[in-house]
Amino acid sequence: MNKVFFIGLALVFVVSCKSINNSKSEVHPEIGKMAEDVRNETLRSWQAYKKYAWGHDALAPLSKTAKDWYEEPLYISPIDAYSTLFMMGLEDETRLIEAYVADSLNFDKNLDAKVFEVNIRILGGLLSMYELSRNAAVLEKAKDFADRMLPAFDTKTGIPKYWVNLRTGQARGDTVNVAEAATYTFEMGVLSYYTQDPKYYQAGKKATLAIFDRRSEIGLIGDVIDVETGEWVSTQSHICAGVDSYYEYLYKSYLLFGDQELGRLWQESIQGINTYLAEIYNGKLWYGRADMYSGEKTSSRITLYDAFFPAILGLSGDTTRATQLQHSWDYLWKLNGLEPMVYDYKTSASSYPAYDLNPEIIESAYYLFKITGDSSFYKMNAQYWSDIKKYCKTDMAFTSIKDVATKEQKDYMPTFFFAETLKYLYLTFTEDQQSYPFNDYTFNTEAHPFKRSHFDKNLAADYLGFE
Ligand code: DMJ
Repeated sequence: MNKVFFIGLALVFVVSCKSINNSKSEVHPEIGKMAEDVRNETLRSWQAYKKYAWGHDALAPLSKTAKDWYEEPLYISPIDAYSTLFMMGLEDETRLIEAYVADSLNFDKNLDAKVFEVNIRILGGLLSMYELSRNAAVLEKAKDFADRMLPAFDTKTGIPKYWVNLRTGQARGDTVNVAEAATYTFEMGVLSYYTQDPKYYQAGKKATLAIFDRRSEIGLIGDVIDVETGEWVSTQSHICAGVDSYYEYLYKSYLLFGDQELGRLWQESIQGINTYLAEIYNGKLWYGRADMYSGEKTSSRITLYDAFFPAILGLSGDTTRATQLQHSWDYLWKLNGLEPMVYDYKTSASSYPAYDLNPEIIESAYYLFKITGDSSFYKMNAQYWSDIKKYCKTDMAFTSIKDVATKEQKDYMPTFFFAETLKYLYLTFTEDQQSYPFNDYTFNTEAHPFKRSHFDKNLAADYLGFE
């Protein structure tokens, strides 16, 4: 009798364990151990945001307080986090964000927002929320937000001013860097496609052409410009922070919408970049700084944002340079187990040694792993993730680092950690190849995904208003 009872009990135990495992794998089939680890850490950090900073822009994980960018919150962390949580299958969380955006989010706020930053995070985030959910109320919010941004583009050159007031449309700030000047074709193009109204893409493209048309005879651009006079304020040419996403959007907007003109701009630009900015130093490929008119090298100071470049080189077909450059960045990461914000590849000095949980080196390793199939790129991301957990993890989330040498922690978890860093790690590690195949998606510079097959090239020409 006892024997039968115990066999029965054992059977119940086996069956119930099986059903626990099954329910886990039903939630997310075949994501693999590493991906599950990233997903668990994402959920843990997200729950910390919800507990201590819900409704605000970002979490300060050490003090367990909320941080806002402006006088009033714009809900930036949830908007930025949405597409990552969605791709990880965290449905309860995405439903919560979607409902808040649709029912409660109101952009009628008397505050001056940074046009560049809110474009890539808020507009880009809302558009991908619509792309993934097809919730019409979310598209309405995105359109409302873009309409509040558009007055900034009303300048003599078409390059937007630095700030725009979300309530009054009053814009200010005549001096902008190139990334702030011309990182709009992607989001504005997506919005034009969804609304079939070309005015958004046309505004973004005008700003991009205003930069490209001011290139020098050797095909280089400066890095800071006056939006009213169109004069270069700084004639230093580079692909670093302050310029980076301008180049990224030439290629990605061409790829997503098929605008050949942007494809041509990319082809012309990359020639100048490879001729004048690339250099081999101590056997490693780097992209430094040069004068836009003479092409003479002016500096070997780079920023960790530049590590986006292997991804875009790889995507555009130059896997040789992409691979070489990624190995240079990998070398730099491994010097300290994290990479510094600013670094001079000739003196090895860092004038700004912080690491803010930035994604770029991880983004490039992900792209190159998918493009080449070479597992050394997978291993790079495994190493970066292990180092991030070692140095940036807190009792409740992750935080930025003041100095990569000392590993002293700051009290801030940037919104792009949710949007980009965790997403690219997850996509590298997941064994689920079905849900989000690499070749089907193009990401904005904040890693918000858009499915290529959703954008018909002929319709795009019509809806966006290009030839
Ligand atoms: C992100 O906000 C975007 O990727 C931007 O284009 C530059 N880099 C930051 C994160 O490092």
